[in-house]
Amino acid sequence: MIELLYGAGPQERRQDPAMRAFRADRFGQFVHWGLYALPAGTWQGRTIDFAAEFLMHSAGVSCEDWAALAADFTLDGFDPALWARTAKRMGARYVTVTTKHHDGFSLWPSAFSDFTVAATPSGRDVLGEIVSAYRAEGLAVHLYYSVLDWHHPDWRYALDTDDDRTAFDRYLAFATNQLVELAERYPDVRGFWFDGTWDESVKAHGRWTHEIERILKARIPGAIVNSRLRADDLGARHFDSNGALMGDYESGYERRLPAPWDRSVTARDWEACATITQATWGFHHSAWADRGRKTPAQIVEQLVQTVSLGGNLLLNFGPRGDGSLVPSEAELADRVGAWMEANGAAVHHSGPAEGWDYPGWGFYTAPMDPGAADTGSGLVHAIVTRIPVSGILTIDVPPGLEVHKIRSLADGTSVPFTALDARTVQLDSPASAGMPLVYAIEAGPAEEPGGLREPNPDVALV
Ligand code: FHN
Repeated sequence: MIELLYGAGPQERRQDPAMRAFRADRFGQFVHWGLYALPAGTWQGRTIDFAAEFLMHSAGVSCEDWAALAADFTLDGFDPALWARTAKRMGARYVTVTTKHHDGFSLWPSAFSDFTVAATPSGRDVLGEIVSAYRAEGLAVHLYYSVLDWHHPDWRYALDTDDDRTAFDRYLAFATNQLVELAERYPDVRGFWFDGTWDESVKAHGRWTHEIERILKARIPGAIVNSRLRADDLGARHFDSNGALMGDYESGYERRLPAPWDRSVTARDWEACATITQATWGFHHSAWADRGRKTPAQIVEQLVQTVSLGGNLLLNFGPRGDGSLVPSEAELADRVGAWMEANGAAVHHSGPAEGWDYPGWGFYTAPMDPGAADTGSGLVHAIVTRIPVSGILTIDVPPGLEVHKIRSLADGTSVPFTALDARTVQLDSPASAGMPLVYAIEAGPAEEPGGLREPNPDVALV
């Protein structure tokens, strides 16, 4: 055990109302919006097939030229109430919005920077309008903040000289001021989502990462902070040098998920973030970005895989430079929302189904508070994302349980099934592909306990 001053705090999961709500929400909307949405991947006629929010860096644009984009940030299509309604219709219960990305542009009129919305034609507090709009729809708000900053003269990637160290101390004082300012201006936000923390300069300042988490939680009691902020005394990130999680939940899964059978992740809170596009978070206008846009069924599959493993999914939207939503993203939100309308009970307030092994044809989730009046005990949701070519769904029932009833979650119709033996149930799988189908399985204690079962060699259990 290594002695650490800035390592992880208490290792029990937080059970306070804010954290319980975050955990139960399961589905959030990520929004990447800033000046980068204006050039949308193209600089002076050259389109760069890389994340749009990196264009300043990837096209080698000077701070001065990039800052000139502020004059075009006119908000002509910006309707935060529509963003919020779209997110809510999709079934998202919270939003995480970029307040400052790597280019250093602040979406609120920060007193500590000249490079903010105050320097745009309207001068409006864009972030304030977004926070109010989502809160009005009942969604919780988390604020994304990039510590990495290409605009600020005191930002350093590494600390090679005394001058670097002095400059970076000034930078951290600036970031602290901005973060305290955010907490004071928008006190009803639920959390902070840190990014841009992977460089040597930040890793050498585990103490600052520890302090800023404490400062924000003192300003907003119950604030939820992701693990990506944190480094310990030795520069270990997310998990301290003793292997303990720092921050309130793990935020390392980006555009990837744990393997469906990897139950080890259920031991902690975690959130994965995902793009609808192949690989850009900010709006990118090119065919490159459109190629591989995920379908509603793919998004739902990612969502239920996440929930089945006890995580949250943060699905990114990249509004256009004028603030309007990308039509295909709005349409996707509606289609996912239509599925959630009928099947959201398998997502919200749900988590891993204890004892129900990964079935291969989809995922199991279970209500998070079994025994609660609205859930009924022994209820498990089976979400079918991959229809077996045999047309047969085999359900391996955990020892000591038996299936009493199976119904379609969407319309309540009863689904016939055959009990092959004490612990195996089969039914006809849905005939066609499309959006995942959800069965509500009502199970209870078996009258006659099943016999021993051979392990299934096709399912790798971690
Ligand atoms: O570089 C950023 C990227 O632009 C985006 O903000 C993602 C979201 O998780 N985070 C960084 C890469 O890890």
